[in-house]
Amino acid sequence: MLFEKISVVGLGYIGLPTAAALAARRKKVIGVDINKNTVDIINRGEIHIIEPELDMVVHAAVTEGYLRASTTPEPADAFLIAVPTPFKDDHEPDLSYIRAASYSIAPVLKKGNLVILESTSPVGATEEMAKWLAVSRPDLTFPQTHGENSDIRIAYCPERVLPGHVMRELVENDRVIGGMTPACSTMAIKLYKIFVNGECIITNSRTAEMCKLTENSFRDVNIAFANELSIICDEIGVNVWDLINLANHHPRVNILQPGPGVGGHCIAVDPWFIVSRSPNNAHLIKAARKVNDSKPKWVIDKVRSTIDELLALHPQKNRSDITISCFGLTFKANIDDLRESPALAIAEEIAELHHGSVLAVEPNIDKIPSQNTKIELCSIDTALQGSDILVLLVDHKEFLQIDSELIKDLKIIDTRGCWSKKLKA
Ligand code: SAJ
Repeated sequence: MLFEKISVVGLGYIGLPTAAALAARRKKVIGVDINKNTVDIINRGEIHIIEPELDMVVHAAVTEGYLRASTTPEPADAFLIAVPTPFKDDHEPDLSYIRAASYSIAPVLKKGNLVILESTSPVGATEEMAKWLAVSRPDLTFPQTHGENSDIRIAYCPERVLPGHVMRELVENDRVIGGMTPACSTMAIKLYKIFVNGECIITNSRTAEMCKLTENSFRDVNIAFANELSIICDEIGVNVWDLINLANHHPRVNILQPGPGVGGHCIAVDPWFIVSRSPNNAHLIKAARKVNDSKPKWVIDKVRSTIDELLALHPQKNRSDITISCFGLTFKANIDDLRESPALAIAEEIAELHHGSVLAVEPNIDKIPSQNTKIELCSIDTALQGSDILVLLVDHKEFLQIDSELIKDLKIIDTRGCWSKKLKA
């Protein structure tokens, strides 16, 4: 059998579900992570992230002995690297986690192994990884020097799964497989076919790297278009949600939805990897990043002007008498992920600038991680009863069900358009 034992390095939002999917197909999987706490949690058959169905699959895989986690790599037939690739202060990609992962697996590599990089990476990162491995193991041959006959096969294969739907999309989505040589691609396809029902399409590693960045930049540019439209429409007195709905009736128009900004660890990051490789040509991609990054400030300016409006209407009130409630803190609807969340950043900024109470309703978390914030988590009912201004930041399902009678007399800043539609109806 080609793959008796598979090692997944990095047990986060992508690595753990992938390890679990392989283990569910009865492969021996060793998950490697530098965080001992994460390793201990997984070895108890539990998980450290929230993702529908993942808990069940991990629990079964660990109990049946197919999945085990460790802080140290051990020999395997294939290594799949899924570690973070953040950017540095100047938006330059930070490959230090990939480098560290490469150096950590190098000592246990053996002839015939396959190494796949899944982390979202700037173009050329797979070749870099191959160099780090080759430097550490001069006794083995690699594709960059020995082509089709290399001892070690190397490929880039980006993940494309949507948080909240990871377990289904891991199996159903098509995969782009970028081998450093055709033999590398062929071997990588065999690995993915263990659990992927979608099509596995072969290309080279650089195109596969650029493909991942292109997918997320495409989405970023399209969200920026919607966000820019929302600001223009606010200025000229047109309802942007109606407008988009109407325009989308055109057979070749499909505008995305405006929001408070773009969050998460992918779409707000990956376009910079293109900009950093081609700073003089990536005009539109860079402009889109700037439009999306500036949207939270626009929302905060709206909050300031709404406070002023309210004070003008009720001259007997002081600023400190006004209670503002933020609805939603996560980076998008119906998940618990606060990473790079514009909603959380906006709520924190409101808490900074506003002298009165600031409440937040977030059905998916029970604690706000920020240290110095005066934001109080509360229920939907408490927020509706005690607030003067409601700021809708995330379109969680619970908020869509709120009766319009309960909000019709309050000042509302609806960054997602879900209450505006209700109130018009
Ligand atoms: N957003 C809008 N308006 C929209 C759609 C999204 O404001 O119309 C915002 C969301 O609220 C959120 C952000 O954009 O703040 C990103 O959300 P998302 O649902 O667009 O994407 P992610 O970050 O959850 O997942 C993306 C996906 N990529 C694409 O759809 C091209 C996913 O398939 C990738 O696997 C993932 O990035 C990743 O890991 O790269």
